[in-house]
Amino acid sequence: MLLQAVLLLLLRCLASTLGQYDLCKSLVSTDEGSVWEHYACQPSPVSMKDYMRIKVDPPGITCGNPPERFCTLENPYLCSDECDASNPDLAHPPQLMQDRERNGLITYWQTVTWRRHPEPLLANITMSWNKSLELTDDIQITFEYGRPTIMVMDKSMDHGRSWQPYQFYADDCLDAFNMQPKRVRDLSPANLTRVICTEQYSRWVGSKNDKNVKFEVKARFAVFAGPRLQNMDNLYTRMESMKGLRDFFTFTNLRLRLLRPALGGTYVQRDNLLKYFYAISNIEIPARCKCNLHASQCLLKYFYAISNIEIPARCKCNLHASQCLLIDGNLQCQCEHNTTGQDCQRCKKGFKAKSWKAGSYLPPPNGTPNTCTIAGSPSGSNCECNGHSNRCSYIDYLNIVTCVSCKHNTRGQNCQHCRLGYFRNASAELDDENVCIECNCNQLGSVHDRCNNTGFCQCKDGAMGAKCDDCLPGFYWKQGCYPNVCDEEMLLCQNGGTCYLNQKCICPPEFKGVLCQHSRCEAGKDCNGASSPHLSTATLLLCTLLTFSLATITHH
Ligand SMILES: *[C@@H]1O[C@H](CO)[C@@H](O)[C@H](O)[C@H]1NC(C)=O
Ligand SMILES: *[C@@H]1O[C@H](CO)[C@@H](O)[C@H](O)[C@H]1NC(C)=O
Ligand SMILES: *[C@@H]1O[C@H](CO)[C@@H](O)[C@H](O)[C@H]1NC(C)=O
Ligand SMILES: *[C@@H]1O[C@H](CO)[C@@H](O)[C@H](O)[C@H]1NC(C)=O
Ligand SMILES: *[C@@H]1O[C@H](CO)[C@@H](O)[C@H](O)[C@H]1NC(C)=O
Ligand SMILES: *[C@@H]1O[C@H](CO)[C@@H](O)[C@H](O)[C@H]1NC(C)=O
Ligand SMILES: [Ca+2]
Repeated sequence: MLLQAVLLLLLRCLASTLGQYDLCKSLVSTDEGSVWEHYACQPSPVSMKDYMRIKVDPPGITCGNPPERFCTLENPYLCSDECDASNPDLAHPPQLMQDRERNGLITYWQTVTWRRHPEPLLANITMSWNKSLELTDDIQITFEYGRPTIMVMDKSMDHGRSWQPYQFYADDCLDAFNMQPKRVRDLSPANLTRVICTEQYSRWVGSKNDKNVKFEVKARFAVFAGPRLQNMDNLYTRMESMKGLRDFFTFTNLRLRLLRPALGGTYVQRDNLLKYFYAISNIEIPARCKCNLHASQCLLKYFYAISNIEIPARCKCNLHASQCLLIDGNLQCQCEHNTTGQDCQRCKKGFKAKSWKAGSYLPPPNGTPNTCTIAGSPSGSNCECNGHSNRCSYIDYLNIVTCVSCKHNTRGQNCQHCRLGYFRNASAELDDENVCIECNCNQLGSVHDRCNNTGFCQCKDGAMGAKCDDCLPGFYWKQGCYPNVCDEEMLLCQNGGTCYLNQKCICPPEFKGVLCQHSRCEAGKDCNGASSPHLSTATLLLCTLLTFSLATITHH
């Protein structure tokens, strides 16, 4: 027991030297024996360039196909260098931005030159991880032959579906982006997450003096943690309390948009465009996997190209190493606290007694693990409420335990059904807060407010559409669907009448009826208000006959 305690103490000491939040759990001895204690935990930072997939755009931007010469800004008349994609010694493919350089040999990706001036020389570099990551130190991009005079760094937090600017870089921010130039050290706690334009990394200082462009993370941390980051507790406290602060450092993808190359501190010289191009030798991205404080390990899972069988992460060559048969690897949190998912963003099956929560940095130094707990009722019977309730009750006469007050529009013994008027969200897990979607049936068009499993409401006669808010052909909408009174095909308004919104014929004054089919001038009536007595058809006929007879008699 003593030995164990000493060992534990040792472990805890070791943990505190490793850094905060490195341990998810440890055995501690109490009067009742040893029990596990759980803590908020996170993986240690690593160099994420080893795990990134890199893509450059547009196609054909990489130099060497066909081979071409290039000059340098420092010595524009000595153009002896050549880029040739077919010669391994002279090729400059994108993966040289993420390789590990040996023996002091600098390797770099390089673009074609600005031969097409004045058309701008544009290039995008997209880096993807298929995993949420959190920056822990400065991003540093190393440019050979000079840093771009205009550049934007973008980030995505949703695997590239949407993007937002992260930082603007220009030698003249006002001119390039119409933004006031700022430095990170100008930022205060209140505007730390502001997206700024900086001129610090774009001005010409000679291509060898300062090759790096940074996205400053340490300086931002220092706003809360002090200049030497000695007060990390304060930073972690802010991470919990300040809206948007953690998200600011979170990303799944990054993109560099290179908009204008280094010019050597002067204007573009059209007589030698071969000295303008981009070249990047390294992109350093120190970050950790985002595991919502539920994991201290994040491992790379490799996949074989053909069989797609997972193999252990033993083969730790870089992703582009061709001798290693793999095509793909994904970082994955090794979730603790009975959580699961790529970012430990869910409770494991059977551990959904309450809703999932991220671990918390507070209170320091160990935080709160917010573990997922095994679904169990107060009486000890097993009752799973899928995270929609944490209360169960025993129903005597049915001899069952059932969840009470199911939330999120669920119902049922295990909160496993949707309430009437709601339907199951097919893309959500059963324990998701968004599992039930409101039917939203149109009150006038549908029989009731319930719908089937795909959200279709039951429509009244003449109504159609998932929500019954539309009418079948031959029907018009006026607080419900009604059969057309008139139209342009079968139910034509007659005698010059016009059909108004399929609802009624607007008849000329002398006609009436649903389709204006009746003349107003009927027997004995005074049409048009004319003074001459009106003769009905019968009278006319009689007159004609009389005239005819008269004529016949006269003739004989
Ligand atoms: C770079 O990405 C942006 C944003 O998607 C796009 O508008 C632009 O056309 C891309 N540029 C190149 C050179 O592919
Ligand atoms: C991304 O990661 C998820 C979860 O690890 C995996 O299921 C998916 O196949 C990955 N996608 C790609 C393109 O690697
Ligand atoms: C941030 O706030 C400080 C002080 O309130 C101010 O001086 C600075 O200009 C602000 N920075 C930005 C980028 O708005
Ligand atoms: C997770 O569940 C297992 C199995 O029931 C249990 O032994 C373990 O203590 C649980 N962990 C936490 C952090 O609750
Ligand atoms: C369905 O569930 C997914 C996953 O939680 C959620 O993103 C989506 O918004 C939900 N759909 C609706 C209509 O609520
Ligand atoms: C729901 O109703 C629509 C329209 O009647 C139908 O096409 C669909 O198959 C139904 N879905 C289910 C799951 O019953
Ligand atoms: Ca390199």
